[in-house]
Amino acid sequence: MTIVHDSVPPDLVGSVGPCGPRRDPVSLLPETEPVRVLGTRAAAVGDPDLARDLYRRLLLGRRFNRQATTLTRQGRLAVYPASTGQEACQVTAAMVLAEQDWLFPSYRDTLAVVARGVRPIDALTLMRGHSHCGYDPYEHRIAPLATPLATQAAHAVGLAHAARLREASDPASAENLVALALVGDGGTSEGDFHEALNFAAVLKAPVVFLVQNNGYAISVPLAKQSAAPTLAHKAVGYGMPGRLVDGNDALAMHQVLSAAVAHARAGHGPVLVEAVTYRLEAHTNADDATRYRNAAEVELWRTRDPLTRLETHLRTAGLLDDTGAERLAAQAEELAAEIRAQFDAAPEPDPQSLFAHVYASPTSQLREQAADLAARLALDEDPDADADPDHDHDGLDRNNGSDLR
Ligand SMILES: Cc1ncc(C[n+]2csc(CCOP(=O)(O)OP(=O)(O)O)c2C)c(N)n1
Ligand SMILES: [Mg+2]
Repeated sequence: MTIVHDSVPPDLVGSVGPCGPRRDPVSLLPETEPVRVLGTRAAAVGDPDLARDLYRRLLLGRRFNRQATTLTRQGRLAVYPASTGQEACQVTAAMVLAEQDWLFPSYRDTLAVVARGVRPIDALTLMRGHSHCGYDPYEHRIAPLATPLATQAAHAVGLAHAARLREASDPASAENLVALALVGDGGTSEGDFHEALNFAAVLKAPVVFLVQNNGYAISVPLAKQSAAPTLAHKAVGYGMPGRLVDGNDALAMHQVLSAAVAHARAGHGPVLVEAVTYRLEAHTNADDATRYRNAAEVELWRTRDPLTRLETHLRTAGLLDDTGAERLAAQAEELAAEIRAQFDAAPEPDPQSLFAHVYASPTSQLREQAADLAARLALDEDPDADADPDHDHDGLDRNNGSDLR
C-alpha cells in the first residue's frame, strides 16, 4: 500500500515562489470511511501467521490491562489509564517499528511500551508513583510516558529531524530511523500537536503520528472537542497525508501503520493516522465514566471489541480452534502471574524520595514536610514515641480528623 499514489505529482503543483508552493490537497485527504480488513476479501487472502500472532498479542494485552487494573484496586498501583478496547492500536504501534526506530507514548500507552519489550513492572513504574520513568529510553528507544498532552509529538519530531541532520553530516552512521508518536483525540487540540505537525511537514521529518480516537478526553466527547470532519483531516492543513483506519481491526491497523512507517522511512515525510477506537473502561481507576456516557453506548462498542472480531475471523478461517484458544489463555495467565511476581519482588520506594528532585535546594516548606513525614514514620515504627507534631500535650488533636495513620 502506498500512502500517496504515484499518479499524483509527488510534492508540489504550480509554481514555487516566495509566496510558497501549493500542494495538491486531494492526494493528502483521508478516506471517507475508515480502512477495514476484517470482514472483507482482503482478510481471507492475508498472512495467516500475522493474524494469529496479532490475536495472541491482543489477548496478552487484554490480560495485561486487566491485571494492571486489579493492581490499582489492591493499592499496588497508584493509577492506571487502561487501554482496554484499544489493544489493536497498542500492539500494532509497537510491531510496525524496527529496532532502530523510536516510540513516543502517552500515559495511556503502557501496553505499547510492553509490546516493544519493556518489562511490565518497568513500564508501570510511573504509575506506581515513582519520579523516574522505569526503563532506559535509549536502550529500548522509547521515550518516557508523557502526561502533558501532545508534548511527546513535538519530541518525536525533534528526535527524528535531529537523526536526519546527523545522518546527512555522517552518512556512515545512517540508521534511517522513524519516530512514532501516540496521541489521544483530546491531545489533537493542543498547541504542541499543531507545532509538531507543522514542523514535521515543513522539515519532512520521518514521523508517524498515531491518534487513538477513543471518543473521549476524560469526560469530553469528541463532538465537543473538535469540529474537524475527522481528526485525520487535520493532516491536510499541514501538508501531510491523513489516513483514517478502524482502530479495532488489528489487520487494518497493521497494514495502515506499516505503510505509514514505510512512507516516512522512504523520505516522503510524516503521516497522520487516525485510528477510530473506543475506551471500554473509565479514563483511569479514579474516574467514574457512568457520569458522562451511557451503558448502551459502551455495550455497542463491546460488539466491536478488537479481540472478538479477530477471534471470529480466525475461527471462521480455520486458524484457531478450542485447543489453540486454551493454550493462548494459559499464556495470558502466565503473563498475569509474572506481573504479580514482579510487583511482589519490587522494593518499596523510600517515602522521603517524595521530596527529592523537586527543587535543587529544598524550600523551607519542603524541609518542614519532610521532617513531619519522618516524625510520623518514626511513630509508626515506635507507637510509644510521641513524635506527632500535630498532637499537643493538652490532649487535643490539631489535625481536624484528617490524620492518615
Ligand atoms: C497539557 C495538558 N492539559 C491537560 C491535561 C489533563 N488531562 C489529562 S488526560 C486528559 C484527556 C486527554 O484525552 P485524550 O487526548 O483523548 O487521551 P485519552 O486519555 O483519551 O487517551 C486531560 C485533559 C494534561 N495532562 N496535559
Ligand atoms: Mg481520548
